[in-house]
Amino acid sequence: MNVDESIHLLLLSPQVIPRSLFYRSVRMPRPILYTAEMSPPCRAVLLAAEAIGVQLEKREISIFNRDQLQESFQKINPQHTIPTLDDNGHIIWDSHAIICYLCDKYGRDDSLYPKDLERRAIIDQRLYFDCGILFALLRGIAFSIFVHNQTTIPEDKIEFVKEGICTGRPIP
Ligand SMILES: N[C@@H](CCC(=O)N[C@@H](CS)C(=O)NCC(=O)O)C(=O)O
Repeated sequence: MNVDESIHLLLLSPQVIPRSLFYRSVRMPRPILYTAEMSPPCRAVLLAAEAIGVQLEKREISIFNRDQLQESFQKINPQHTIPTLDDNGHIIWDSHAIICYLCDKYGRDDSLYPKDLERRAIIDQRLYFDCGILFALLRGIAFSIFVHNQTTIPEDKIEFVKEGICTGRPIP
């Protein structure tokens, strides 16, 4: 068996050596995460990476300095959102997609993102709910506080959040 074949075999056999350890042991470059501490989706990725046991190289992006709008970053992610992952040249953005990818690629087992279709579908539903409804509603509130310096949350925004949680429907 040549080196390539044995590496392939190890990759296909997570029970022999966890992938997270394997990638570390063969000195694969760490996946790079463009991130900011104040960003909830970035922190979600960092929490997931910690739980998975994969080490990420963090590259700080300051949203207040508008780093994300620099040409160099827009070449990586034309939608200029963080978190953005660069895994050996493979670029992924959106925290939900990144988390699922990290689980599938580096997870010791499938406990965080099960292969079983029914169990996975429940997790997908929660992820899509966050992605399509919850984050958008809460972002509207956070934006008015952090960017427009508002000190109170308008009643209609609170009602939208309640409605979104109860019905799973986005902002009208
Ligand atoms: N659905 C996306 C949302 C990402 C997002 O909106 N990130 C914000 C920071 S929390 C951002 O990058 N804002 C800067 C911009 O859009 O230019 C995810 O989950 O990753």
